[in-house]
Amino acid sequence: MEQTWRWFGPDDTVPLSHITQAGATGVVTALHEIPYGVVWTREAIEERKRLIAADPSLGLRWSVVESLPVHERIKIGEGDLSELFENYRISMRNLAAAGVHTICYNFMPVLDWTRTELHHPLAGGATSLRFNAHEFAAFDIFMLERPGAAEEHGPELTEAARAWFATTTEADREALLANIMSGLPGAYDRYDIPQLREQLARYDGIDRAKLRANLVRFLEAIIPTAEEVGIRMAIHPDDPPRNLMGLPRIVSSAEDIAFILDAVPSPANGLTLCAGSLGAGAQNDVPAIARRFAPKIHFTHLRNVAKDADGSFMEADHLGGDTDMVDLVSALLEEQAARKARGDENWRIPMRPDHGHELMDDVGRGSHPGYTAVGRLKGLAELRGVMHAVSTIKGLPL
Ligand code: DNO
Repeated sequence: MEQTWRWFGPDDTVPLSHITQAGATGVVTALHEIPYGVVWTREAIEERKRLIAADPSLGLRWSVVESLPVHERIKIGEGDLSELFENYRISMRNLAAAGVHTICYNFMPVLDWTRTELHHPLAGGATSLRFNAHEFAAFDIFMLERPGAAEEHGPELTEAARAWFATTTEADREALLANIMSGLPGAYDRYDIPQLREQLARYDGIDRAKLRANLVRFLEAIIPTAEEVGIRMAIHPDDPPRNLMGLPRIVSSAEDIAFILDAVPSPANGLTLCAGSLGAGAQNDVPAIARRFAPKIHFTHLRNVAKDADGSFMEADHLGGDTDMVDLVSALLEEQAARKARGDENWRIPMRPDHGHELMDDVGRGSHPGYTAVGRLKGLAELRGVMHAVSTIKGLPL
């Protein structure tokens, strides 16, 4: 597998040199500064590519785009979308011309990944990201005051939410809002409660079927261009894989993935196998999903979560948690071997350690939530060990 590492660009607190020290060779990045829906020009792409390769001794290349974001209007299906589709296609062409052929994107309405705690304490002073179902329910029912929210969460969670909410201060509530907003698209936008309500209102009348139809419309508009220029599109699953705040989520299960891949059948229409996102859903057996959709996996995020019965989960050690990482890595290495045997020159699947804990010198460094240096270094080192062991024992190419 190609070992990669997410880098948020020149402002990232983890510099390129540390990516090399961590042992990765591929960089996963995006032009985060460009607003959604605006073309990524050849010049801007080349400039970022130059930056990544500026010090040849680091041995880095830009291997995956994460993400080329899909404008909210496309998800909503709002108005004339021809210009937005065309801009997306131009960006794809420009990326392909620069030799960047794998694009990760998502189709989550309004919110991207969602957590309630960004610094859940672990032994020895480390911290982890966490999703507490009762805190999320408290946000939804008592802060957002979304009609119907209590019914959706059910009596037990609503009670737990009420009890928790009764103990909170204004500062706790603000912190919860900030944590939930941390995963917003672009990672830089933030909404307050009235703005969030406005964003949610844009989805009135958009149910699962409609959102699916809007995704299919998007894929029909861009997949022919991907095929033409050799781009592999890799949709990222919903994180967590369930409806949130009344918004439908349509990339949450094996059935969802099958629908998307079948709706627009093409080698270019593929998947980011995000083990942590899928693994947060009780419905998902991640190694089985990897085996079922193996030929369509264009990129993978390896991370693990430990789930609780009420829908809460914590980001565990990369080899801890509920997903059998050895089995998952085996599935991915088997797929690589099949690609290699077929003569596919892109047989290596790019993988990156997803979210790390905040460990040691990470504490206080202000990295993007989950994107710490030491925590991800540990995750990558553990995963690399598994990859080597599985490859050796099963005789599969690395
Ligand atoms: C979170 C990430 C996601 C991912 C996007 C892809 O850490 O995995 O934000 O980048 O959903 O479009």
